[in-house]
Amino acid sequence: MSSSLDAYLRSALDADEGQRQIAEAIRHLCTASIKVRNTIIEGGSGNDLGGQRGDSNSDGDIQKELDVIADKAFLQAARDSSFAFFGSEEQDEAVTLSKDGLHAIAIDPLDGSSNISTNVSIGTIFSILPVTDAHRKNPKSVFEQKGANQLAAGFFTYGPQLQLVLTVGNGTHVFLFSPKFGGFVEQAASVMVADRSREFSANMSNYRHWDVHIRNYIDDCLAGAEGPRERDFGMRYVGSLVADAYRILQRGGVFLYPGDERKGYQKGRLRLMYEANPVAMLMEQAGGAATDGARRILDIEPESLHVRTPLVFGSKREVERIGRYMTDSDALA
Ligand code: P6P
Repeated sequence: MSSSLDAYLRSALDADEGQRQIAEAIRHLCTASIKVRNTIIEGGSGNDLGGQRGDSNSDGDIQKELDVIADKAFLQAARDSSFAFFGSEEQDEAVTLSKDGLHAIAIDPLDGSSNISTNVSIGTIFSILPVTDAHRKNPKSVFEQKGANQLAAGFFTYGPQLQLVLTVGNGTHVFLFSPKFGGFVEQAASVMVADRSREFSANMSNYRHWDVHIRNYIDDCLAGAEGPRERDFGMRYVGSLVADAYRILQRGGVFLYPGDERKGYQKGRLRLMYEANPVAMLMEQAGGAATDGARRILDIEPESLHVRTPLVFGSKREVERIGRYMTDSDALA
């Protein structure tokens, strides 16, 4: 049954066979997301979806039941989509699916799985990249492409509603799954991130570990109207990247997951290829910005599929302001 997402994909991705393949892939990803949604709603037919499976993923996190279900669903979608390569947070090595596919997908099949047992919104985050003959000769290089090469990016949110936030390079668009309609219908076209914001989003329990420049930025927000910012700030932090990102798309704000001094956290917690890059493309396509505090996320050259990066994104003026704090040499005084 055609839906307004189908109509959008036909209009936005019909210039050549490559684009049509991306459109088809997005349809298959939607089908997988509906399977995951149904599993969540039905409570995993008695399995404890938030229960641990015992294996661990590339993040070192113990896999939850739903992590594995989602990874299988999206791997099948990738096979159905004629992708050449499938790079998943849930698998140490990328999977080669076909020798002549034009695209690859980097994916976090179930982001935020620690939130499953608390009924907080969770999501799937994906990035679609080009595959050239050079990549086919050296498959490892396909997931060493910088985010500026992305052809499409998006995330599904499994919350009160199943939602798709998508960009194929011409703006950021929001679609909602309609069970009555049996497909995704457009909820908002070309959303724009508010340029300014009075709201920051960070896990403040890590404050003492952050770089002094980041602490100075947060201190000035907390100082409110009496401080150098001369206005009060609010704070919202869900601890689920898709939920925090969608709120920022809706009402502005700035998200920070900085690197810190702890071993293993110097590059922060979030992954470049299948968390930071897709969110960065969505934010930039919505007039926002995304950096590692200083450098544009989409310009970062990845060393490997699972590399981490510090991540700051949201209202462009705030992201740029944080960049100025990062270069403030007086901060060390
Ligand atoms: P912390 C969820 O586990 C996740 O990968 C992202 O969705 C989220 O932004 C981040 O980790 C939360 O991390 O350390 O604040 O729990």
